[in-house]
Amino acid sequence: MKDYKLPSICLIVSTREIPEKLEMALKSGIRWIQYREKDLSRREILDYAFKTRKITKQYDALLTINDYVDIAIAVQADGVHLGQDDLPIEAAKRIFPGIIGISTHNLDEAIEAQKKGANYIGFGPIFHTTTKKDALNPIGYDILSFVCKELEIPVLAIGGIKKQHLQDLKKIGCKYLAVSSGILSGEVKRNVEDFLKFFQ
Ligand code: TZP
Ligand code: MG
Repeated sequence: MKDYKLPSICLIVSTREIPEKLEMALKSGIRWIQYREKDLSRREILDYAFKTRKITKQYDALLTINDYVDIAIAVQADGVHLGQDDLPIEAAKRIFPGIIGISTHNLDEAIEAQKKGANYIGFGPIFHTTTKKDALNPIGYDILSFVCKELEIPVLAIGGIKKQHLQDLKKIGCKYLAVSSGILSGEVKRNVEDFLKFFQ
């Protein structure tokens, strides 16, 4: 399996952050963007994915697309992020040559994802989140810490992660984060700088 060097922070943006907040986050040092849009048509998502590809290229940042392998291929994204109900990893691998990540919510799903050849997993929600409408109950630190130690592939803690959690997350062995509101609410530049102090 190809080994990708992934940045420590994946910033999840939706369409409303394109282009202003997206550009500010990139200018401030973010080097991995996931474009995640649940409320627009495929055609509109394709257009915004193209825009996001263009902008991320200017900053030499990775781009992964949530849910849509075909759109990831069409815009030449670096990766695709799958959910448990999306195209299975084995099928995605057959048609997509880049980074494949998947959302997981417990140890079994995490181990299964690694076995199937995922390049990274999202693991969560660690805390309460309003960004994902159908988010499960928060998992907390203990299982996250175990999964981070158990798996060889990068484990991205996700769900409600804010500045005040960063020190503890580092302490329990977490090396990667996927974040949305913790960076995009309020002053983006300041938030990115604070996150990068802990997760560079
Ligand atoms: N999957 C699990 S929690 C979540 C997703 C997409 C939302 C992450 O956003 P936030 O604002 O950092 O909680
Ligand atoms: Mg999905």
